[in-house]
Amino acid sequence: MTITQFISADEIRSRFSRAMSDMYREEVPLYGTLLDIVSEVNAQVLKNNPQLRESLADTNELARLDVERHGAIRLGKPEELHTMRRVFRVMGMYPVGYYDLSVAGVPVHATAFRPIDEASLKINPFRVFTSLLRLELIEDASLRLTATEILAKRQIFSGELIHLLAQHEAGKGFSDEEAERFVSEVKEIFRWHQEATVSKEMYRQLHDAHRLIADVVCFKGPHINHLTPRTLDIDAVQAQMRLQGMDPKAVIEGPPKRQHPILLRQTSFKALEEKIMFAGDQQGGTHTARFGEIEQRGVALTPKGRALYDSLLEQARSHNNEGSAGSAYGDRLAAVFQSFPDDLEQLRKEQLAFFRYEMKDEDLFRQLAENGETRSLDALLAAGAIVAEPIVYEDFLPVSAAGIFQSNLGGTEQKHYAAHSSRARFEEDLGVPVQDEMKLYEQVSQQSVTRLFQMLEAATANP
Ligand code: OOG
Ligand code: NI
Repeated sequence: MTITQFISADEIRSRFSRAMSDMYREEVPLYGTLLDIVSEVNAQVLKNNPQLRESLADTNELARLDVERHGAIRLGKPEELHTMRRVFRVMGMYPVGYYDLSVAGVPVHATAFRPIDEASLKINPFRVFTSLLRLELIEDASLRLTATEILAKRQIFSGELIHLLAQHEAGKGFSDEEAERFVSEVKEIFRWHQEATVSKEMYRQLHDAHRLIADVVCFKGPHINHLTPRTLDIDAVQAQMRLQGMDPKAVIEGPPKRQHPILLRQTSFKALEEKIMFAGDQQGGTHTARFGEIEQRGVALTPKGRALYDSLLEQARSHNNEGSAGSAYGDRLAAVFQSFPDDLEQLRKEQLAFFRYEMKDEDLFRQLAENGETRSLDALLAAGAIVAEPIVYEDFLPVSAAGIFQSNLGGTEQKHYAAHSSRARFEEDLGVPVQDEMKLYEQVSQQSVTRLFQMLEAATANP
């Protein structure tokens, strides 16, 4: 009897992110150029900073430094979101967080499908920012109906994929060959199709309602619209993009440059104008949707830290009602963020950021255990028995995401939606509630403390 080795969710996710990278590099050659810049800058940073190189090597980060950290798709209808959730689950990716972009003039709401436990994040943290179009925000009733009908006709999942999905959900894992087929079928969902499924006139109408509506409704499927590798120096990559004439967006989204990075900084080269064909038309036209992005992540903030971040960002953006426009934005942002402590111990003590506690000196730890001082993390830290390591932020930022959307939709038009966020509706479509990211970070932190004290109990039990 032969025993089939099932392929793990982490491995399937890794294969998937690799497949997406290969496909996107082929589809958007400029993205390949961006990857080259990222890897040159990363190499330079490592050369200048041997200490960083060592710490990345210690945590096995070096080998996969330049690989993609996230991508984004835009879905058209509830059933697509529901099935996508099942697809991502096979790859160990679960919906975390709810992002309402309508407040920023983008008619979608979204979640991020990502790995949630520490071990999986470490193997491969690849996530997909997944938006669902909110058709109810199309004002013109007849256009709304037409869009709904166009979407109703499309089927983005192949029969083969649905079959494999059912097999997996019945508790039968995937063999190597099945995992390959699964990844390949999933990749196909996100492939770019130059042929719009609608006439030129219909495209124009939907485009006039909102560029994003045309992007979602007029194509055969939800093409991947960007992938995002990790850079060790986002300012350097931004400068390089400019030097090489890649048309980066005007500002880096998120917090300013700091000694100790917090949350997430991201920027992109702007979406390319690409040739498309319309149904029943020989001439064709152009469509602007696909781009390349980079990200640099820092420590996850507690609700208190996040509130401070949000208020400082708002302060920088509300100046003269300019948002992030205007040449002084960078300076203003840096000035305002002076009030955000840039010292790890202070961030920890003031409970602004999440930390994980690791053993540093076990002998010392045991000694302190005998003195009965060990219940205090502060005392253990001060004595050098343990260390506190920042927990990396694994999610997205709504204001940044809106900025990324906007600079990649071409045009300068600003729509305003009076919509209220509808998380309940999103979760109903999804089929499950989204997970609360704060709880996940809290858990990681708590678990690290539990691990330490379990060691302590073992130490006291057998001195
Ligand atoms: C998604 C934009 C959001 C990010 O990194 O914040 C995003 C989109 O344009 O579909 O990917
Ligand atoms: Ni992105």
